[in-house]
Amino acid sequence: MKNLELPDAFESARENKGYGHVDDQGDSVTMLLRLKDVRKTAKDWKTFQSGARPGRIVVPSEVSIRETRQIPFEVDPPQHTAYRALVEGWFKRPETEEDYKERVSEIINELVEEAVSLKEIEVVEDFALKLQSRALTLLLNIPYEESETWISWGTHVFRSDDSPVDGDKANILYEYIDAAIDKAIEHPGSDLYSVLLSAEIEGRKLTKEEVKGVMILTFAGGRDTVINAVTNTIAYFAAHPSSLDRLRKEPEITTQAVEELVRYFSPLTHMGRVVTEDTEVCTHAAKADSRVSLCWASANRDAATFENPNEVMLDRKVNPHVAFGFGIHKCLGATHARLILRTLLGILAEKVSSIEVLDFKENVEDWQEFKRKVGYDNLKVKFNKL
Ligand code: EMZ
Repeated sequence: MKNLELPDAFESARENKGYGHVDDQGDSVTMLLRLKDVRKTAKDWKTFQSGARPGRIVVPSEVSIRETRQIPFEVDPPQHTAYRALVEGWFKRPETEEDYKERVSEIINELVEEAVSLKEIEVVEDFALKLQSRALTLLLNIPYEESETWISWGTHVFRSDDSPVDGDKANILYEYIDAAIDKAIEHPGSDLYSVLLSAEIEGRKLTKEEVKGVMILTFAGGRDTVINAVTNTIAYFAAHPSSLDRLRKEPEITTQAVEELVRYFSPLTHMGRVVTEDTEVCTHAAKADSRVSLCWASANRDAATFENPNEVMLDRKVNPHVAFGFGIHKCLGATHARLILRTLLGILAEKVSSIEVLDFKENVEDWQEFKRKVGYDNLKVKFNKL
């Protein structure tokens, strides 16, 4: 079946100019499209800040629906360094705790076993969303049953079908987190809320608002991104059954394959920064208080760095992709996401012979000049048992 590829929406603009523009709710954003510029700008946090008004670096902007600052994502150094240090170890647990790895394996095994037993399955809601929410219970160290509530929120906590920024939806998340924080204050446990509430920064305890900021990021940041990555993985193997065979024969390339797939998928199209003083990006003037965005999706197809960028080479050797961002703000959840994807690839190779696509609806982001397919709104498939 055709149309299972993820085309590069930025190629000609990237090669001809290096940037593009998008109007975001009346606030213009200059999108940087070349890997070199994206990396340079991500490193220069003094000129291109993350610590602007909460929600403004996100594109589409969330300023109208969010007042809480996401931590450490919307903070600049020096505070960023202290916050990041506080949470870094917790978010590395997927690498260091054997139990964690086993539980991820169990969660994915169960979903794949179920999928192969069915005549058809809708991947976004019935596979990827469940997988994301169930695995999140491990990252938060919270009882598994809680994932039922998170599954009921759907694929995005701030967006709905009708609106890219949905305040009613956002309020469900805020109220949920406020209640969970209060509960953890009354009955401290070994979950992320309790750990944050007892943590100290610069000789003082975190405030409730700061804890909420970390939790909002944990719920929002790794949601649609993980769902897209999982769904796109299924679509990719459906379109390329020989790649599944290859992974079966060469499991040692799994780690490289995950990096290559996330480069190709780029589950998060871009992330913004706010310019602190008049400057230039890619020989283009950028005024103080304007916004730029670092377009990971475009940078990851930059032929100046990636040979045959539109091809998935599962064992690509040199792969300095920026799918998890770059610099001090690089994705905090990347260890968790990588573990999920590695485990998924291993279990698919072990249990699934092929995947047939029955029907799908593409999820195409509309950035005016650029229409970018980021994944699927729905994807009906049949998993064939090995
Ligand atoms: C923010 C963002 C973080 C934002 C890594 O990205 O993800 C988006 O999906 C959220 O809407 O609030 O968390």
